[in-house]
Amino acid sequence: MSKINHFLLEYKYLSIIIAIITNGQIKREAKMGLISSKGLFKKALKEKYAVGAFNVNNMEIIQGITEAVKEEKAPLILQFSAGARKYAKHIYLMHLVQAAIEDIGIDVVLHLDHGEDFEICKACVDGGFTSVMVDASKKPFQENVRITKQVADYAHSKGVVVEAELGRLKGIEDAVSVSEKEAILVNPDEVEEFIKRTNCDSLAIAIGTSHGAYKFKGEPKLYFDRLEEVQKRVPDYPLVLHGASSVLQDYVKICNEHGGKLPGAKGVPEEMISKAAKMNICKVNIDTDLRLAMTATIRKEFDENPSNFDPRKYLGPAREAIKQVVKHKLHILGCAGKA
Ligand code: TD4
Ligand code: ZN
Ligand code: CA
Repeated sequence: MSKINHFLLEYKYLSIIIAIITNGQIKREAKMGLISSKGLFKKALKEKYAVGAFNVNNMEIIQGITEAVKEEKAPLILQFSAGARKYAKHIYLMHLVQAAIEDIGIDVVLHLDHGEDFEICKACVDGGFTSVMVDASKKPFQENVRITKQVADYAHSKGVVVEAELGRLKGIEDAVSVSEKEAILVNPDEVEEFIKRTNCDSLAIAIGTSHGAYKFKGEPKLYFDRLEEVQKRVPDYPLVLHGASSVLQDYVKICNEHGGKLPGAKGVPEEMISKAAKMNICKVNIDTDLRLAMTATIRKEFDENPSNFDPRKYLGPAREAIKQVVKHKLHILGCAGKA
């Protein structure tokens, strides 16, 4: 074979190899899109904002969230509770997330919210999640350390990151004694030792928030002094805020006007969320505000159009309401435009 033929043959094979690699790359990118939160938190800490972590239970919710995130060019954590995973089933939620990634063309952190033992965390690590929360915060400190470390050792061996929790997400106003209040709020003295011993990648700290639509009986109050104290001890470490819904009063009102019963529902004022986001809170959990937007919209549709029985005509507007709430949240958190 002449030299020139040799060259052409090599060139041909080289092109085929390049084509395979590029093609593989394209396929991989379309299929992957599942990322770790490590890089997101690093950037959030540096640029002083927080990433929204939104809870998902079904298709309309994931569509509303991801459309908002795409339009606002924000980073995203999608999280499923054990209850959500049971409701939607693991296989459906994996495919829902994959569909959103391919449809919208965004990167997503897929996170387990409040995994209460090693088994559920392991199931999610093995099942393709990129992040898990192990919540043993109800247990005594040493027990919390032991369970969190067990999860972290396993998750890290598979390249998955771990969120843990110190303090309790319980209505602080329910505390009757000083010692009970201390048991609810994070103890800054425990933070360094906990992180060192467990090797967890982020930490949820209780500073006065709680889950659900009834967070405060009187004036809303967050213990920013605790947050300050914690970030003094671990300055470059990502912290997480749970129970961070504002319980948007517009939607509470719509619920109540259309047969709902949510008297006195109250959440965390948005200024407080923005303030925490500018501090070392890197991840803010929001579920209740999405539930309220969805329920309010459906209640209103049912009330105003009693002859409608096409689910698309109430789930569609509910999805749109979720999208608008998420867009608003991304600005409160300061993460719009940060993807
Ligand atoms: O972690 N979360 C979400 C809790 C979801 C609970 O789901 P299940 O009902 O399936 O157990 C939050 O911190 C959300 O806080 P919020 O203020 O939105 O209630
Ligand atoms: Zn939570
Ligand atoms: Ca922050």
